[in-house]
Amino acid sequence: MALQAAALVPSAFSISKEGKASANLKNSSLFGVSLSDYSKSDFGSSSFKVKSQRRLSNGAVRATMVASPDVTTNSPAGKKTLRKGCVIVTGASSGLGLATAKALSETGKWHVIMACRDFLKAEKAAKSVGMPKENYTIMHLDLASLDSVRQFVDNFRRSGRPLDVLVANAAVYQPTAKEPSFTAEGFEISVGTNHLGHFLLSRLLLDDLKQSDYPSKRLIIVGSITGNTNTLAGNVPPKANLGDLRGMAGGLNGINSSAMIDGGEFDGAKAYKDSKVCNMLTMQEFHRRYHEETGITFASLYPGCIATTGLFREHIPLFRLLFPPFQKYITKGFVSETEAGKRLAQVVSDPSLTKSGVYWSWNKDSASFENQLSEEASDVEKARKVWEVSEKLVGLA
Ligand code: NDP
Ligand code: PMR
Repeated sequence: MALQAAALVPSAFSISKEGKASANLKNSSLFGVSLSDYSKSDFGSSSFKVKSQRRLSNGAVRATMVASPDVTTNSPAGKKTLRKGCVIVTGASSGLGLATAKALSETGKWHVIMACRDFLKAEKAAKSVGMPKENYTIMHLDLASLDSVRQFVDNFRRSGRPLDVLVANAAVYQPTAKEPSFTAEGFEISVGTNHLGHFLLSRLLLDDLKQSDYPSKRLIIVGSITGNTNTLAGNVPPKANLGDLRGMAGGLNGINSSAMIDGGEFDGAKAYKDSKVCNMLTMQEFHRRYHEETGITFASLYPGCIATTGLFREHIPLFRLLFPPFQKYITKGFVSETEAGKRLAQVVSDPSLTKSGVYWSWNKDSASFENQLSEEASDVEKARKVWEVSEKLVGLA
């Protein structure tokens, strides 16, 4: 059966006031591809110590007492238990981030820092899914502002908590935008938020991860199949392609350079996919630069197609209606938010997933495996260039 994607959603074709039928290609990116083309193809009994001393205005020095637990603590029964791990999850106010925060907090073994741009939304979300309140803290983070990223890092450090795992999960996707929008520093918003905001956050928090005495320290950056052109999903136009990074080197500001990494015309869907390629390249560059020296596990993942999340909030209503059944019954790539949350929680805490430099995926029986990245998403030279240009853009070089 040659199933044309267009047949799934006939209203990709709109009738204008003048009565002319036209295909709104931008709003109907679902239909760019014929499926037939591809049918071949706790701090329990923690010890406390003085973390810092602060000189007060009267000249006195105040010591800040912080929980700095031993990794193992003695329980009353005399059994050694692992202290609670502390994990930061960005974008934990909805979708995958929320499901992961819930899964981890429910184990009682993790304290989740929900790093979110909308404090109230995050609080309501945490309550609505029944997260035990002693197991999470919400802290403000707007990844579309580098000042906010730096402020978040300061606030986190002031909390006195150790950092054991960082999960760079938040993202925006603007598939129907006709014009680019920009972060506080003037970077195109998808790459600015999904990649550059996380790049700065991860670089700053690397020191905190290094200091953790937790048995397995991890930095996880959420990737996606759609940035990988070695897959069917990654071949749905517009395809990810960073080109020679000329737009990124120019600052992605749409004024004296293109808003797109490759220097091309703005396309919101492509900008998202490009940002995911940057996420996956960044994870590998971290691995090459820091794994041996620090023992930190750097990983990325594709959790499955979580077609019901807020990621698609800016897509046309018809897409949002048909995308979940399309993924459930046709591609069979669909995964629920709960299941995807368990998968990411596994990458955070499973003792068997400590290998660094890996892009995790799951098969149809929900078993994890090391997946192959596309040529571009595993290009060592490109990863180095993205790292270097990103360092300049976020003010680290
Ligand atoms: P959601 O839209 O549900 O979640 C995205 C989260 O990112 C929200 O909490 C959102 O906050 C937050 N966010 C957006 N912008 C910012 C910002 N400037 N600062 C801080 N937080 C921000 O989408 P998903 O759960 O689907 O996406 C989570 C991750 O999963 C993303 O990295 C995405 O690329 C990836 N992914 C998703 C797939 C899917 O099928 N859905 C498939 C593959 C990967 P707010 O609630 O305030 O809007
Ligand atoms: Mg895709 C096995 C096939 C497969 C999978 C696993 C996905 C995942 N998609 C597949 C196939 C197809 N998609 C095909 C054949 C089409 C053409 C009809 C198609 C279309 C499509 C669109 C328009 N798919 C999409 C969109 C989006 O707007 C989503 C996107 O690209 O967001 C960036 C999307 C996705 N498909 C996926 C996944 C996981 C997404 C969303 C999210 C992401 O990468 O984060």
